[in-house]
Amino acid sequence: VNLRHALQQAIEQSQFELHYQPQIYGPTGQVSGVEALIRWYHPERGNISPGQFISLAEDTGQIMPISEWVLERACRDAVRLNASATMPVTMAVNISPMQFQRSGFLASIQRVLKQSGLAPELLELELTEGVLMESTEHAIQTLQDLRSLGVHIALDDFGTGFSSLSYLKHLPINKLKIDRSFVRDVVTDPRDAAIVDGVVTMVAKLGLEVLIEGVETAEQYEYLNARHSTYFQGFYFARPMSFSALRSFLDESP
Ligand code: G
Ligand code: G
Ligand code: MN
Ligand code: NA
Repeated sequence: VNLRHALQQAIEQSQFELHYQPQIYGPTGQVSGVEALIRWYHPERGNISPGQFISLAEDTGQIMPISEWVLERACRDAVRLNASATMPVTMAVNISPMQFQRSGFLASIQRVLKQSGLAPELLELELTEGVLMESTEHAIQTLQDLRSLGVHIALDDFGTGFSSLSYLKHLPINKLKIDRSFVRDVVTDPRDAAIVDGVVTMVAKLGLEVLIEGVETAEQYEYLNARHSTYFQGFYFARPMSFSALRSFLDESP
């Protein structure tokens, strides 16, 4: 199939949209931020999930214009959200490995921040372990430059890759997102509970923030919130939603 051609049309015809999933700070129950998630509505094929097209877009190089669009839209929406919010709302954006490694990445972040007027502290870039595994000089330098700008870095899907603890010690990371695979059975499986407890304790001692992903039930939330002062995200609180739905959600939040 010519997904490549379809992607080209999607770029030209603005078939992409961003949805936003709220992130909650456990101790206050307030929305502290949102994660931007790309959605593609194809006129004939309907919704095509990012899992189906992001890696292809990386192979063809089309990830570059797509991710530029994502960054611009996310930052502009973050400015609009924060203009009316009573509490600051951070904007988390997923960054693909290829996007991060490209030489113009830092410059594109600077440009998008300047054009949108978003405070750098309100932008959080989600990187996966794979990106940091290849801790080349260039990657480390880019992370340090991002930190100097004031932009925050979150390590996504923590615990699923070939986790190395050494980069927690060496790299300027602000937050760690514990993968949802540890949350699914956390209430009934003491091994999952042990992993979550251990990671949260260690990461807190390192002075980093923790977000627990994939909370789907009240039971999971109550169990985890009773034990840990962390951020949370998951279908229990809210599914990813359109910008206008997000505005209503924030209006009705504590
Ligand atoms: O939202 P959903 O569960 O369909 O996301 C599937 C995968 O696609 C996740 O791993 C998510 O991080 C990734 N993803 C969603 N939006 C973006 C995006 O804007 N850029 C990149 N690089 N990945 C994204
Ligand atoms: O890889 P990443 O963590 O960026 O993937 C984000 C994706 O995870 C989002 O697209 C979102 O749809 C999905 N997601 C968010 N919360 C939940 C949840 O509670 N359960 C499940 N199964 N998926 C979730
Ligand atoms: Mn993510
Ligand atoms: Na994740």
